Parts: sequence; C-alpha cells; structure tokens
Amino acid sequence: MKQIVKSSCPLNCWDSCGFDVTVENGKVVKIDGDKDHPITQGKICGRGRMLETKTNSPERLTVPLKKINGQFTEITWAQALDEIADIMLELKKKYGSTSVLHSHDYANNGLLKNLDKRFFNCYGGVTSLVGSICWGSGIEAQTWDFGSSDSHGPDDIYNSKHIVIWGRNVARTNMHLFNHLQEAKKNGSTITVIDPIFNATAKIADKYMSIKPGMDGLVAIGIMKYIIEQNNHDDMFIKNYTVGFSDLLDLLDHFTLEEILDKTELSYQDLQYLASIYCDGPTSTFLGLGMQRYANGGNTIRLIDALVAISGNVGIAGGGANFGNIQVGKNFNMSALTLPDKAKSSRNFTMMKQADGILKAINPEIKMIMVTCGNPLVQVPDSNKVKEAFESVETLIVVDHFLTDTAEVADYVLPTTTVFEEEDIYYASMYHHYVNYGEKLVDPPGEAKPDLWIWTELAKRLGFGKEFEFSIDEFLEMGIAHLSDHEITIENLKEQKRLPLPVKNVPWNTKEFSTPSGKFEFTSTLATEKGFNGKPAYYLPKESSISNPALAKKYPYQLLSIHPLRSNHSQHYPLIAAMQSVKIEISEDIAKDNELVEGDTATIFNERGRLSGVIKILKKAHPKTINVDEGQWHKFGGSVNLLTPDHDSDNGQGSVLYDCLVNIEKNE
Ligand SMILES: Nc1nc2c(c(=O)[nH]1)N[C@H]1C(S)=C(S)[C@@H](COP(=O)(O)OP(=O)(O)OC[C@H]3O[C@@H](n4cnc5c(=O)[nH]c(N)nc54)[C@H](O)[C@@H]3O)O[C@H]1N2
Ligand SMILES: Nc1nc2c(c(=O)[nH]1)N[C@H]1C(S)=C(S)[C@@H](COP(=O)(O)OP(=O)(O)OC[C@H]3O[C@@H](n4cnc5c(=O)[nH]c(N)nc54)[C@H](O)[C@@H]3O)O[C@H]1N2
Ligand code: SF4
Ligand SMILES: [Mo]
Repeated sequence: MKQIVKSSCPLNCWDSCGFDVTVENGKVVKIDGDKDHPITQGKICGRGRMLETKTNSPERLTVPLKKINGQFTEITWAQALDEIADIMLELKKKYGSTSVLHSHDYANNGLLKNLDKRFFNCYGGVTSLVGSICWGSGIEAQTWDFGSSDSHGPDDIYNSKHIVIWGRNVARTNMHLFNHLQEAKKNGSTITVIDPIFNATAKIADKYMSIKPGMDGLVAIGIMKYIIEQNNHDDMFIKNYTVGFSDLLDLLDHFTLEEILDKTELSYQDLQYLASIYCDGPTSTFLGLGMQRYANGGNTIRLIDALVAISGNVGIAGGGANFGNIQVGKNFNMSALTLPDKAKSSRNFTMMKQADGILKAINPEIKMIMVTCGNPLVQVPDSNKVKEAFESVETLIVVDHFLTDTAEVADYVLPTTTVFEEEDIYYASMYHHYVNYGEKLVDPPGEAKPDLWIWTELAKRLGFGKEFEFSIDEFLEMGIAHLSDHEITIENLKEQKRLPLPVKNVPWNTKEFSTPSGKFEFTSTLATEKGFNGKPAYYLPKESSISNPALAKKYPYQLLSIHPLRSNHSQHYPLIAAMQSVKIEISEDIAKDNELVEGDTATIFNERGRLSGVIKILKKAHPKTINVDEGQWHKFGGSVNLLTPDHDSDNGQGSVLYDCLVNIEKNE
C-alpha cells in the first residue's frame, strides 16, 4: 500500500523544510516538498530528497559493533549497553564524571536530540563543548550589540529597497531566501553581493563586490566613515537608542579612506555605492556564516551591525542585520528537557579546541568520549590533531548511521535511526519560525535504535532510569507545555504538522534592546562583564598577507572551505559516488602563476597538513583565493580540516576555519 505522509527535514540548514514522504510496503520510497508548508511551499533540495537513499542505504549500521584486536565484531545491545554502563560507573567512581567528554554538533534539528544533555547531566555532569564552529562568533557579537541574534521574517524582504548579501552563499545554502531574492528583484529591489567567490547568488546580483577574505570589518568601517563625513547617519536613532557612539567615532578616526581601500582592495566607487544604498533604505543585510570564521570574526559582525545601526536600518521593516534567528529556539523549555541542575560537576572545552582539551586534560584526564550527532574527525579543525586526540582515550563510543571516519576509530559503534524511523519535532534557529512535526513512518533496519532509546537503556543501568521513564509525548510536552497560549500543543502539531512559533517579524521595532542598557551597544557591557574591552575594534585576520607577511611568503594563498552544494557537511558523501574525490578550486591568478589547468592534480599544504585533489578554476574569484568544500571523508581523499587552524575567534565563541594560509604544488 502506498501512502503520502507529511514529515520534516532534520538536516542542519537555514530552511527547515516540510516533506511529503511516500511510504510503500513499510519503506520510504520518495521524498518531495510539502506544498502546504507556509514557508518552504513544496520546494526542497537534493540533500533532503536523498534522505530516502540515506535511510535505505545498504551501508547503514544495523548492529552494535565492538572493536576487538583492531577488528569490529558484532555484539548484542545488551552486551554493548552493559559494558558501556560498567565503564561509566567505574570512571565516575575512580576519576569523577568529567573524565567523560560528550562531543557533538548540530547534525539533527530534532527537539528530542537535546535529551543527550539530560543523560549526561543526570550521570553527574561531564566535560561539555561550548561555543560553535559554525556561527559562535557571530551569535556572540550580536548578543553583545542587540542582546540577541534575531532575524526578520522571510516575507519582510519585500519591504527592502536594497538587499545586501554579505558573505552568505544563498543559492547553495538557503534556497528559500534565494527564491525571495529573485522575486524581490522582479519587484524592483537591488541586490548587492559581497563575497570573495563569484557564486550563484552573485550571478543574479545588480552589483557583485569581490573582497579580500577576512577584511569585511574594514569595509564596514570605510562605509561608516564615508556616511558620517557626508553627515548622512541617523542621528535620531544614535542619540536615543544607542550607547558608545563616541567610541565608534574614535575607532573610525584611526583609519584613512586611502588605507581602507588599499587593504580591502575595494574601489572608491564601490565604497561610495555601498554608502549610498545603506543611506537610501530600507536596506536589509543578510550576513553569512562563512565571513565570521576568522580570528576577527566577532568584530567583523559587530562592525557590520554598527553600520546597519548608524544608517537607520535597525528595527524597521525591510531592514535588519540578519544573521541567526535564535528567538526561534528560545521558545522551547530546554532546562525542563536537559535538567542542568542535576550536574554535580562540570568542565567545558570549546568546540574548536576539543582536541587540545582532550590531549592536555588533567584532574581528571579524559578517559571516555561519547560522540553523537557529529563527525569530529572530518568537521573539526586540524584533523590530524583531532584524530590523535580521539585515538588517545581509553574508550571512544560513536552513535551514528554510518561507519564514518570518527566511527572507524571508535571502540564501540552504536547504530541509530534516521528521521523517518522516530518521532520528533524540528526547527532551525536560523531563518523561519515554523516548528515541523515528524512522525515515525517506518521501522529501522536491523537493530538500529533511536538515540533516546540508547539514553533510556543506559540510564536504567546507571541508576537514574526514572528520569527517562516518559513517553515521546511527555518529553515533547516538557519542551512546549508553556506554548499552549499560542495554540502550540502536541495535538495541534500532530494534526496541523507545522505551527508558527511566537517571534518578532521585525526584531527591535520598539527600539528596546535586550542588552543590559536596553539600547543598541556600540560599546558592549556584556563583553566587559566577560573580561573583554567591549569597545568597537578592528582586528586583522590572523593568517593573511597583511597580518603575517612572513607566513604569507611561505603560504601565499587564502584557503576557504565552504559548504558543499550536494551534501550537508559530511552526510551525503557516502551516498554520491561522484563526490568521493577532493576538488581544489583555485582563482585564475593562482592557476596562471603555478601553470595549473583544470584536471591537473595538485597538493595544498601548510604546517598543519597536506591535501591532494583535482584542480578546478574559480572564475572571477578574488586573487589568491582557494576553496575546498568541507565535509569530504578521509577515506575518499581527506577532509580540508587537515589544513585548518583550531584557534578560538576574537570573542572566544567561534572558529577561524577560513583564516588559513596554504601553498600549492602540482603533483608529478
Ligand atoms: N548545500 C548546503 N547547504 C547548507 C549546508 C551544507 O552543508 N550544504 N550547511 C548548513 C549550515 S550548518 C550552515 S552553518 C549554513 C552556512 O551558510 P553560508 O553562510 O551561506 O555558507 P558558508 O559555506 O558557511 O559560507 C558562505 C559564504 O561566505 C563566503 N566567504 C568566505 N570568507 C568570506 C569573507 O571573508 N568575506 C565575505 N564577504 N564572504 C566570505 C564564501 O565565499 C561563501 O560564499 O548553510 C546551511 N546550508
Ligand atoms: N573546514 C570547515 N569545517 C567545517 C565547516 C566549514 O565551513 N569548513 N562548517 C562547520 C559547520 S557550519 C558545522 S554546523 C559543522 C557540522 O559538523 P557535524 O554536525 O559534525 O557534521 P555532519 O556531517 O552534518 O554530521 C555529523 C554526523 O552526525 C550523524 N547524524 C545525523 N543525524 C543523527 C542523529 O539523529 N543521531 C546521531 N547520533 N547521529 C546523527 C551523521 O550521520 C554524521 O555522520 O561543521 C563545521 N566544520
Ligand atoms: S537540506 Fe535544507 S533546503 Fe534541503 S530539504 Fe533540508 S531543510 Fe530544505
Ligand atoms: Mo553550521
């Protein structure tokens, strides 16, 4: 029997789409877009469609595995869970619960995926990861400036006279915004793209500006200087609703326009053009995440926020500094789900420096790592160090669908279910504000089990089983009970499948900000409370020809590692044979200087690592720019993170993945 059922995309993505899933004879056979979804309106991408292939793949893990004498052996769940629980009890007794590290990322947008934290808190509190490789520095920056990182509703773009896409690869990563861009353009809005790579979004822009990577903050300084010199800033907003403007003026005084143009490699006309569109609003700015993965990433976002503010584009329809939309996720009652008070002890490593944390930890050392919803050996910077760290611990446990690079070095691998084999609700705190319901549609293959089942079984063995004695409905209820005034209930979710969460469509329209002063803070109180200076500042990226000429002499090219078109990070590479090799994309000048043509094989390298691949030319890319898409598996040629640095960003919460110099040589 064939049935079409509504479900949801669980992938970590801006768009959080609704699915229509065709189920036939107990199998998922096809995934289409749900035309009734108010935001995603029937359009989905190939990554979503391929969740059918992922779910039905013969490569799926179906049985728990234990490594014995270097070989994986199939074991029963009872054996796996008994042994893991015994190790955890022993570790807690001998060294304390923080000798266990929970390593995770955002691979699944389900609300109940947060129950892993409940498990580790009830165990007594483990070593956890804080900050985010993905967007940590930008979220922190906007929290300092506005009090939160909130975006305008998707339809508000039609109020914009001008739209600036600043370092977001919209056509590739945020397809529903791309549709809106095309429509807004038809309605007369202009589109400007600022990006080192002439990407598919740049192709539809009225104006494309090629930028030297890592220099965006200085561009914002240049525009602000020009606007203020012309006396075109929004005096009323600045006087009434901001603090620290004089600190911003001091900063702008440090730079001449000549110096700014020289360092950013932008023309005077381009700067003038940007100033003109910011002062002729409403102008909306869509900030990407790539741009803040630099040592100066937090300040870059702060300076662009400041530009949006002084030009009068904050809190107005059609304006906004749209980065994350964390007002969406803030709707859920996370502490009811995760029970933070149960943790008796705690220790944090940053996401970026988890390998260093593991290798250097004392009192206690890290004895066990449990990996869920993550593939750190591929996705975390400085892969060689990450591998050394994850191999150094006594017990590594990985819960996943596939034998990933991380799973391959594990001692226990536990097979888990995909979105169609479990029930949950899904949302993304990135773009729109709908929460989507996804029911269990099919049985999992073999003995694969939901993450929640694994936590429940382990909890029983560890003595806190009662904290997991709840049905799925009861767990969901913990997260949403307080939302019933907004018609968000389990019954409504099951019936209507998609419900709007209460958010502001035009954040900050009352000009009341969530900062300690209640104003937009050019100089941030939160930052000073955390021990930072808090004033607006400009820092250079760490690895660039300007900040480190000696390093740039050895490694003259800037390596970006942007998100792949057809895969969500590392998740789709095992499903698509054509993706299973490394592609090194180089700018035209690099090709010429190194006598490289498309199809050649070459190696990029720096002091952290080396990676070989096939050359492709990036037309119109900024000079000296190389890109290797992230997510490639080591077994298919190697992850670009073999080369990337693992420092924390300027505000301590983000990564510096793209702040990376390399050299290139043609392979013999
Ligand atoms: N197809 C696909 N879509 C995805 C994902 C995926 O893996 N695949 N992942 C999802 C996730 S988790 C995320 S975080 C988002 C990320 O979404 P995006 O922010 O759109 O993507 P990124 O690949 O992080 O980088 C975006 C852009 O930043 C540009 N860039 C790099 N350095 C600079 C710079 O110094 N200045 C400027 N102005 N631009 C710069 C790059 O050239 C690239 O065009 O995408 C989501 N959507
Ligand atoms: N060089 C470089 N590195 C990057 C980036 C970059 O731009 N450049 N981007 C960064 C960004 S933005 C992000 S968000 C991270 C993403 O990093 P990750 O989240 O680690 O990457 P994924 O490949 O999406 O997922 C990791 C694993 O989770 C598994 N998984 C999926 N669903 C579930 C589930 O329900 N349960 C369990 N237990 N496992 C599941 C998948 O099968 C996959 O093997 O990577 C970061 N790394
Ligand atoms: S990956 Fe993103 S765009 Fe693609 S179907 Fe899922 S939510 Fe939609
Ligand atoms: Mo991300």
